[in-house]
Amino acid sequence: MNNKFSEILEVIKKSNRILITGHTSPDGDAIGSGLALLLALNKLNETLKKQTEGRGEIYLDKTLRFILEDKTPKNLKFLTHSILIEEFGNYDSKYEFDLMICLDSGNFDRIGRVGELKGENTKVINIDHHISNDRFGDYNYVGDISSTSEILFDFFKEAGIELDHGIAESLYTGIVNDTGNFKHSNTTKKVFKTASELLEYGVEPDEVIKNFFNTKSMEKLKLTGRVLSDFKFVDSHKLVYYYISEAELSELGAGKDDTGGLGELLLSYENASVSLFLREDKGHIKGSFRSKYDVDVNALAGLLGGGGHVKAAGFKTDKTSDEILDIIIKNMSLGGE
Ligand SMILES: [Mn+2]
Repeated sequence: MNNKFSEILEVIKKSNRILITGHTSPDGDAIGSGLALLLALNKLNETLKKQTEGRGEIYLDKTLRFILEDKTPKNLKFLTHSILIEEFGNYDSKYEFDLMICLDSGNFDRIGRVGELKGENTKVINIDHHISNDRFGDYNYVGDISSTSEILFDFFKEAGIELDHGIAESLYTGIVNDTGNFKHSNTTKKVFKTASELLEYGVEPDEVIKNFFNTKSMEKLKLTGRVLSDFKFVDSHKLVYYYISEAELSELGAGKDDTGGLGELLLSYENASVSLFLREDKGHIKGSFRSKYDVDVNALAGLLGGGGHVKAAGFKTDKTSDEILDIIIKNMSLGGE
């Protein structure tokens, strides 16, 4: 069961030291929703301060931090307020947060080392849109909609927090990220309505796309070329896949940030029903699934300890790439269309 937005708002209002975070290897939705929430809560804080002023009430000014384990990817630094995002490795304050808000993360482990900042008395709010979410929070809101950013848009509306350019631009980027710029199956009528409302605050879609998508490095493009020329296809299962080792990545001068979107690109092969992109990561393998027709990749990722959505899901495992493929092929129904 979800908590009501009003309950979540009450918890936020009563908390003074608030930590916002999202998943490791942050994407446009983790960054966009987190930044939007940081800016929105800052506005809420100012409003509460004004309301209590001169009434003899003791108002405790809120401390708001948005901390992620990993660096902000280059293509998200265009967000006007991205400088406010902190990296876990640079954070050294000792105080305990009384509230931690986890965004876009299906389970607590997804936030990585930021989890270490949860103290004994820290309450956790979990706001997410992955159907595999295990409801790890003291308060949970899991919606089966396009993005965490879209959930926050609804939340701000109900909480009466007026948007501004910075908030709108962040939410728009989150929605663009998770809908693949309005082309995935999660692109509903409401997504378009939400996007159109965000444009009222001066968001320029072509600027977002220029900065977010059309800023790929030479290494990323070379890596893309390698993947497109060497990918494998299992005809019987309509499965297209590619495995890249850390050695191959560094040989191309590319990093893990450069692998995003490659699974989706492989799915564009006309005969493919499911794509799987596998990447070696510090002795483990990270996998990312995309599905074109009716194969439920949330269920397939679940076999390897992961999850996500029916048409897009991921996992991290200690198994080898051969073992992974074996498990997937055994459990995938034939065909797919
Ligand atoms: Mn998301």
